[in-house]
Amino acid sequence: MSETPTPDVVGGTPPYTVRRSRQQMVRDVRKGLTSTPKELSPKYFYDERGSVLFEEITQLPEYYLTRSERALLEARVTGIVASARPCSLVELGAGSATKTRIILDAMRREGCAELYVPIDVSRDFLEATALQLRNDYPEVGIVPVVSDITEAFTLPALVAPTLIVFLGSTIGNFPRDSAVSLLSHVAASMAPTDSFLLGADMRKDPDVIRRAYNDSSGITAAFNLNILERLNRELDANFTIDAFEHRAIYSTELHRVEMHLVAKRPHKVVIPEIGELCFREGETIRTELSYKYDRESLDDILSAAGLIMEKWMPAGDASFALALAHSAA
Ligand code: SAH
Ligand code: AVI
Repeated sequence: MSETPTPDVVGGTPPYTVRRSRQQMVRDVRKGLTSTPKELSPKYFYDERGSVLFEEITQLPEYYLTRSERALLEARVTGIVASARPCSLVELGAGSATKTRIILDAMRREGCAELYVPIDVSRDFLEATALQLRNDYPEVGIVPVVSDITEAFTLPALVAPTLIVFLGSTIGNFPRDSAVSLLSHVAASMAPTDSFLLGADMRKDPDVIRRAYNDSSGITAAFNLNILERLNRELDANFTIDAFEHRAIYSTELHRVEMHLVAKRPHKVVIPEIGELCFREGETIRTELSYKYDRESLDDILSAAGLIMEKWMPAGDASFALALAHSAA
């Protein structure tokens, strides 16, 4: 398959670009599974099933992040919209955009809700999200863009000012340098009147964090294991899924959750385009990092990316925070 960037906007008009994803996936998987230690990028969690499983995670009693952020958005949205005065809303890693509706509703109340551009790698799920939004917000232009936000992507023509949002603490799935580089691209694309809203999970009682990633109903485990099922489905791999188990550990020194898939016994896997891969008993594939922040560490990332924090909005219980920023340029 060609590696030339090709048009890839759902229900819209080209040309918006994304690399053809299958070849990229083969390259990433080859690199990740032939490295020591083995790893896979968390972006591969999100095929349609992975996106549905993530939605289930957001409903779990242990997964406080979504509830905290929703409550914060409800409490703060009027102030955010009054300060940003957006007519366009762009969202990185939009998923189901459920919480985004709080912002769209406030924009509508303020009388300017022209355009919503959800960006996500999960194509089918994004299409479904866009369909629902078009139905519920008929007066808003909904222009979904299928893209990897870590790569260059083009936005449609926007109606200024624009509010760019990155919710759910997805920033936490990027180590500091990758987070800075991603946010630098955001900052570079911002006009002086644009704003950036970031949602981030805060450092807290480690047990609360551990429980959020080791839920009692096993949904997070299914979400983690789905990445192997995806390799079986899409790359014709032959992983025996029950030869692996979910592990999530929280490092209080590195302030991050690490999710792994652990081989329960020696295991050999063939991925036709990659070859044979051997797993020792106890060997792990690291599938995700999820960093937790305080105000200082977020400020550091924002300022290194060329963004200035103008409003700091922590939850009452300090579990989560929103930060509103503008470009330093
Ligand atoms: N913003 C939503 C969803 C968070 S889940 C919320 O707050 O609930 C993370 C989302 O980011 C998923 O929808 C996933 O498909 C998307 N995503 C993950 N890595 C991505 C990447 N590299 N580029 C684009 N989207 C990505
Ligand atoms: C999308 N991201 C912020 C989630 C997180 O909490 O890091 C993904 C997730 N992984 C396990 N549970 C949820």
